[in-house]
Amino acid sequence: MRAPVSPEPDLVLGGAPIWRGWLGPAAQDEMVAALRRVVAAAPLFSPETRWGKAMSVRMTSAGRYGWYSDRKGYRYIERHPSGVAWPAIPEPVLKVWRALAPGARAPDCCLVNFYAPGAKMGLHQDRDEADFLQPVLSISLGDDGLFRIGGQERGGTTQSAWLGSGDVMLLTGPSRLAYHGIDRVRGGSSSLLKEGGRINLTLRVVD
Ligand code: MD3
Ligand code: FE
Repeated sequence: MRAPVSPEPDLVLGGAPIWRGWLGPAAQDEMVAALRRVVAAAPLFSPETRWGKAMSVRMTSAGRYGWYSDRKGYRYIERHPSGVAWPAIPEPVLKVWRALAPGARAPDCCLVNFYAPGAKMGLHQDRDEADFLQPVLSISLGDDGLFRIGGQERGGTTQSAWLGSGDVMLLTGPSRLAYHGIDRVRGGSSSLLKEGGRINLTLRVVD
């Protein structure tokens, strides 16, 4: 049997396909409910950079591995800082991965980023994972975020697009090692989260 073919994306930015509104309103509500259970078991925290400054984005994770940072540097760890194991990746999240990355290995990390209005994430590469042939999948929920993506070297040209609630992006091929970040969040642009803000999920294969 042939592998299922992903539907055509609405946009390709810096080599990364984007499906606008892949999740409709009911699927977004279902995902937020599942994420509230993740955050209840593994509360959001503010990672510290190598230089001891708290990041403006609050984070937690689900899956075997979670992303962590402190003065010792960035790394994946098998327990939340409280000592509990990370909760399982919710089934509705895995369903998006199976639909859009059908040939890939199962993800072993779902990083949950929470952006209050004013939070941002500087340009960076994600290269702490073992196999760059495995894609990363990003799901946006809540307020719009201005996403920026460049090439594989720092300092090149970049392209930007607003990511809205329900949009899904696949980082695959050369875009997997592209520099990228979130410049700002448009507070009040979505009513999905009663407390406001933006959530981004990234599904990764770490080991
Ligand atoms: C391009 N998150 O968690 S998602 C991150 O919206 C991260 O929270 C941003 O960058 C966010 O590391 C951007 C889009 C994204 C995620 C992972 C990537 C783009 C990527 C990995 C490689 C290349
Ligand atoms: Fe990233």
